[in-house]
Parts: sequence; structure tokens; C-alpha cells
Amino acid sequence: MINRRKFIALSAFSSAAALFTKKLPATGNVNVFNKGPIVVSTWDTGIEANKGAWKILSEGGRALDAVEAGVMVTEASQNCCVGLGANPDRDGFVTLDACIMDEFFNCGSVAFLERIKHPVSVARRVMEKTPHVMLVGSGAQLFAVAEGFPLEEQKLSPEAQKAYDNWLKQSEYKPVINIERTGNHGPSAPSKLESGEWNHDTIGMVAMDGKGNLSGSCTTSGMGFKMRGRLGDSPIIGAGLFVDNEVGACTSTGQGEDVIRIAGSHTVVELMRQGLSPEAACKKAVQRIVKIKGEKAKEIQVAFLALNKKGEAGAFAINKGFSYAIKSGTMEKLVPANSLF
Ligand code: SD4
Repeated sequence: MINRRKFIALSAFSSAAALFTKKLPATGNVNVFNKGPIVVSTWDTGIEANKGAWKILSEGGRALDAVEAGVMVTEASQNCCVGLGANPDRDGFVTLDACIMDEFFNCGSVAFLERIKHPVSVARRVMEKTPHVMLVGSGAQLFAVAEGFPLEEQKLSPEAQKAYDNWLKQSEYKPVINIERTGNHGPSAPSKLESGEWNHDTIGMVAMDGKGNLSGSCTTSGMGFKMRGRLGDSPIIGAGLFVDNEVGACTSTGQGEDVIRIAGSHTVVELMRQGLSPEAACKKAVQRIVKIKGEKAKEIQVAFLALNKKGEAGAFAINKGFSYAIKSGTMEKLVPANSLF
């Protein structure tokens, strides 16, 4: 039998719970408790990428292999915003950045890499075959070729050529906010870059395997029409990606300069270490950027996506328009993230 004190405590709890439930955002961006493997990745392109990762996770494979295979799907899709089919720099060259990190703090990264289809795999080779973490530019390309990666033709995809020709008309050097305007995605959407319906150029992925180990990857063509040689956060361990197997993993997307400024992904993992949920940790990091940028934050986009050791996922963005894809044994969906503005 429930005594009066217990009853009051219980009803106080249930009304608090009801209040909490009411306050849950309509976007459904709640932390998902998950048992077993799970993979999450940025933007709508994450849906297809997660399928690639899931092939490995569902067969008991390692998170590290899953996050490499997953983002390779996006790197390979010629009509997408990531990889050799993506937007070039302002001089017309596609330059790629990528990194990868496993459950033992092993990490590898390449940046300003040209004519290589799978920068994430080169990053993994840097991690596994050199005593270094980062290789850049022609050195990274030489290493890739020595490792047997073919040197692809230097040629823009038709979509990127159109987008570049359009940009050349004004040649305005201004980063454009990353958005997703429609829910329609996947390889069947070849004209999105041209139509401006989709202007993000990165995929970040974090995963937990059946053994409970975490890994992450991030790959990008960087900001479209950037200065030659410009790097963003994506290849920088601690900024675009960070994994601490005791706590959680985080990746980021959006204006890289502002992520680097606060060592974004590392910050999110440290906030989770202090007990914050993935979404709350991502929100705190976003707030830190907004505090620095003030009103100007409304003109840029940054989003963080995190996964903790319990298999809870969450994200948060500065502005509306960011979503992330989840795949686990029981769910596969695209979740619109909450944002400050
Ligand atoms: C960068 N963070 O190069 C990347 C860009 C990005 O969606 O995420 N675009 O700064």
C-alpha cells in the first residue's frame, strides 16, 4: 500500500514528469536511450551513410570500421556535397579534409587533399601506418598514392561546375549559412546543390558498436568557394571530432572557424563527462559560440552531434535547418535538431 507521504512524493514526481513531457520539443530531438549498436551522422545525407555503417555494426563489427565505411558512402556519391563531386574552392579546385578517431585515442587526419576519392580512408592510414596524426596537401597526396589510392581526374562534377559558375558571377567572399530546406534527400536528388536547397558540405559520424566501444569520423570539401588552402574544423581532432571511450563522442558541422575557436567537439565531450546529456552538452557549446559572436551568430550555422557511452544521442544547432540521422536495431530516422534561433 502506498502511504500518504509516498503518494505525495509520487504525485509530485508524476506532475513534474508531465510538465517535462509537455516541454519536450515538437522536433522530437530527445535523447534516445539505446541498447546495442547505434550510429548517428550529420545532415540528411546521414541516412544513406548510416546504412553503410550499419552493415558492419549489425554483424558485430567494430565502430571504427563502421564510421569509415559509413562516410565513404557519402564521399563516393558524385552528386553530393561531400567528396570529389562537391563545391570547389574559389580557384576552382576541390580540396578535401577528413579525420577519424577510435576508442583508444588513436586518430588520423588529412587536410587540403586533392584528387583522392576517400580522404577518410587516407586519414585512417595516417593513424595506422605513421607515427603522426595529420598530413596535409601534397604530402598527404603523396602518402595516399604510395598507399595505393588512385589519383582521380581533376574535374568538377556537373553540379559543382554549375554552382561554381554561378558563384563566379558575383565572386562574393561570404560564407553562406548551412541549411537543409527540404526533407527530400539521398542519391536521387542530384540537383540540390544547383538549386541551393542544400548547401552543406560535410558529414560527421559517431557510432557505438556491440561491445560498447565508440569511434567517429568526419569528412568534408569544406566551405564552398573558400580561399585556397583554408581549413575548417572537420580535420582537426578536438574541433570537428572527438572521441573519449569512457564518456562519449562528438562531431560538428557548420562554420568551422567558430568550432575551432572553442575546441568544439572536445568541449562537448568534456561537458558530457560533467554529467550533461548529449543534447544539453551540444547546447552549451553552441551557447558559448553565440556568446562570442553576439548577433552575428544569426548569420552563421554551427551544429554539434553527440553520442554518450549509454547510447544516448543528441544534437543542437545555432540556427534552424540542421538535422541528423540515427540508425540502431530499432530505429532509422532523420531528426530535426533544436536550435537557439
Ligand atoms: C568547414 N565544418 O569546413 C566545415 C563545413 C561544414 O556543412 O560543416 N559544412 O568549416
